[in-house]
Amino acid sequence: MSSPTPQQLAQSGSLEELYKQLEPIRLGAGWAKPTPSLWAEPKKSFEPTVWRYAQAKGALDAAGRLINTELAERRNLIMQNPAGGGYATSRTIVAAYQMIMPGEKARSHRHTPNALRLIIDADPGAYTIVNGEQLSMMPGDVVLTPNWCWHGHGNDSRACAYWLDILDVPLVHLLEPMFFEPHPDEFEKERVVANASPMHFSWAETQKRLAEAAGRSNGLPAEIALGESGPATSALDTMALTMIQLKTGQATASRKVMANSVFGVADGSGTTEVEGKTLPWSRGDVIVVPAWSEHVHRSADGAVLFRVTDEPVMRKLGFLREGQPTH
Ligand code: 1HN
Repeated sequence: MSSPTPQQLAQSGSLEELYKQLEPIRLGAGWAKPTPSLWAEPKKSFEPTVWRYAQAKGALDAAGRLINTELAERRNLIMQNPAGGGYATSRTIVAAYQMIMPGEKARSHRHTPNALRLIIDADPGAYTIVNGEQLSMMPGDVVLTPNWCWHGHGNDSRACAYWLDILDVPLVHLLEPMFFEPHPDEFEKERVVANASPMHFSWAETQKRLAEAAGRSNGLPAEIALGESGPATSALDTMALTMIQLKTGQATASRKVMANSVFGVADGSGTTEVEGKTLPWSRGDVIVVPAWSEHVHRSADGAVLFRVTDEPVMRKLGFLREGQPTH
């Protein structure tokens, strides 16, 4: 149908006729609610899920035989939410397992998505370079790569190094400010720093701070922020990072929060009960808890969970809410 004239539109004799005339000019009658635009509370879209490190490690070992860092700028496995959508682990955050073999170097690049990693298995000699500074990657360490920082990886040890990458790529896809640049020299000239970088959080320091926090937590699981000014912020604009310690037999308080969370198991084992599902996990596994999903973590034998959430985005935009748990 060709474009109706203003007169033809003004003279529509029935709603049906009006709707037909609106189609070619791409106007929709808001009152007819063809697709709902508002609803009472967040709909469930992404599913709570767990990914197993043991499986990912096997697959990465196969990839180690089958693909090198010449071909693969990063040898990684993306955790795809079973609810679909292809790329994302949650609405705003993607998680991936990555492996680098002895003697390999992964080329440097930079991008607008913020990135960080939790190291799972590595020997001394595995490192990340952030803006030219070499930061060591040892199990339990966390390394940040904020928006537009150059970063690459290397491994001078004799063992494969495995870690968990967490990025806000799906948020960047949604808002569309994606910029990416390979390093002009492929590899950065690196300086070794004594890990005294605000981009590096060592496992030893995390354990020390958790032990101190546990002394003040009245028997509840201790939680500490990795970042300068509390759980609200970190060196990253879009994600807040905390470590949660579950001592033997401890459980977290039930929470239902309008923020997406990805949990990496830094140590130990336990279960997460989320929206009626029980997800068991152990070291290196990853659990995604989508926004507005009530959840509790439990550990019989003790554990440390690394939590990454988009709370800073939700808070900044005025969308952060904490629901009333039902139990
Ligand atoms: C990325 O740049 C890295 O630099 C790891 O190590 C994982 C997943 C998606 C998109 C970019 C890295 C990534 C990634």
